[in-house]
Amino acid sequence: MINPLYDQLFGSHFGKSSPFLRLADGSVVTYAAFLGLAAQMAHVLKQGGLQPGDRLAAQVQKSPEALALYAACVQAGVVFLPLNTAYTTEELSYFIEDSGARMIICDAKVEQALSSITARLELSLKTLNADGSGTLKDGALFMPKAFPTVVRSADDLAALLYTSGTTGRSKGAMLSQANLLSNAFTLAKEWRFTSEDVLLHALPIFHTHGLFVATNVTLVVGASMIFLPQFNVDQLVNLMQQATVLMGVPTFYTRLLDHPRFDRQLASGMRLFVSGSAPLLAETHFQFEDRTGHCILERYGMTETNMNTSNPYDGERRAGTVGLPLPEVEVKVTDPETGATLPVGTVGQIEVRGPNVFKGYWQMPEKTAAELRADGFFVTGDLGKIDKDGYLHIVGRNKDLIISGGYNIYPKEIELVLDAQPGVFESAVIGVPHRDLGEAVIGVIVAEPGGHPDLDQIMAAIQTPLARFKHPKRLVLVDELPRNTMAKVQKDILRKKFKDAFHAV
Ligand code: MCA
Ligand code: AMP
Repeated sequence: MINPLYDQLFGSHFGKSSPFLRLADGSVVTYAAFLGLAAQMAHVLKQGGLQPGDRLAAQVQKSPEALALYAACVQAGVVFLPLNTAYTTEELSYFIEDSGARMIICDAKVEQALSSITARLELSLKTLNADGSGTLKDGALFMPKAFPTVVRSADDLAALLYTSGTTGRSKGAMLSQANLLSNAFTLAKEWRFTSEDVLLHALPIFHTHGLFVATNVTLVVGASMIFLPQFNVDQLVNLMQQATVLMGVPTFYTRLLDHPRFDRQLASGMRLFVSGSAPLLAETHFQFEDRTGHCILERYGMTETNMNTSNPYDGERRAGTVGLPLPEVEVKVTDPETGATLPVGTVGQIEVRGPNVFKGYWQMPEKTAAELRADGFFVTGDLGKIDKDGYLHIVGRNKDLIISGGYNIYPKEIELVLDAQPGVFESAVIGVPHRDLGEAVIGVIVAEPGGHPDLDQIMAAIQTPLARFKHPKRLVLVDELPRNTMAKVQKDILRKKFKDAFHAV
């Protein structure tokens, strides 16, 4: 095998006329067409000067071409760095510079905004628009539909995915070919995927969930995906009878339950509903079972680790738990102070080890050493306990993180922006329960002595530095922040105080 990830996920389907992507307009992209396009794009990357191991940053709307770009990078030995389409130019600039990307692929609409950074870093830029058009496709059209796959080893980097940090600085998680492959094969087997499966794909493809879990599992068995540009509950309901599997964040499931046409009959052809990226309420699990007869299978993962645990396909899918460790993955719960393993049923920090665990943070050896132990265990920052049957329960987080609609939002990043606004003395950003998104962001602000911060102006000012999904859904002014004796802000008190802020939503 000259390039394990390409050979096992993509190359094995080369030339096949079976469908890979089924699009909303009814058209189909076969494996042959998809891999032909990927090969053409790989030629463009090579001609553009990309060498094996170089990073390519992509901020592109979901499309068959965007997914082909992932395959092209794997085939050309280039490290793929997908970026949330909601990121602002300011956020993008950090990722591009930090990763040392050699090429950026973006929508033509943001080309101009990126011109200063591309000029400064002498970066090559190509465009790929939501409809697949752009200079990347223009260049690819004249290229051969086969590409000599670049030699890579399983230990080589396949992707760099940024996750935000508690200090406000994002870290690039280095994922090797072996990390992705081991998880793809494990999940395909555990979740009984076959070439007959049709996966309803409504997740974004710039995160592990939509890009690796959903797509790689499909590729392992040569199945197909109904590939939708984004989540739209009506579209999901209309297409469900053509599918066999859905993967989603909990918001997908609460929105489906709110849909008047979503019932047992509509879900009767489905064999599996998977949920992850955020906690699925036990209440949602039971409502879903009542309505459809299906038990949602909840699993647990992270960008750094891919998937760690999963409820069983055949055994009991226990509501409110994330299931059992996947084969070859070790999970333990430890004392945050001493690192000692805790007995069954005791809450502590969750640590994981296995072939799925990343290689460390890009150019951040100290941060890597702080979270990835020398013995290979990764300290997840999640708090949980393992019950007597081995099921893992996640009960909280040891990190200041909000998960809203499946997106991670780090309060520190928003607090830094709020604190810099005129009239603001200090701020605390918290997540509170939200029926649709699980958690929603609230910014709690204290005015400078004699200051009068204008909340509307602040909301306007955060547009430039922060992606829209990170914006507080509400800003509130308070006289002071509650602090403990160590002067640390007591966010739990604030969360309690504002717990009903979105009650009626
Ligand atoms: C959109 N908005 C949000 C979110 N999404 N605000 C907070 N949290 C969100 N998640 C804002 C928009 O900026 C906009 O604001 C308004 O809500 C409506 O936007 P719209 O695009 O219409 O929203 P939507 O289409 O309804 O999106 C909600 C969504 C989406 C379907 C839940 O956020 C989504 O696809 N989430 C999945 C994320 C995901 O894949 N996570 C996996 C990463 P305004 O109205 O003010 O303009 S985690 C992972 O990969 C790990 C490894 C794992 O375990 O899986
Ligand atoms: P990310 O950094 O985007 O990969 O998000 C990883 C985090 O999402 C984990 O550390 C957990 O806090 C959370 N997470 C993922 N899956 C689940 C789940 N099924 N239940 C609860 N939290 C989850």
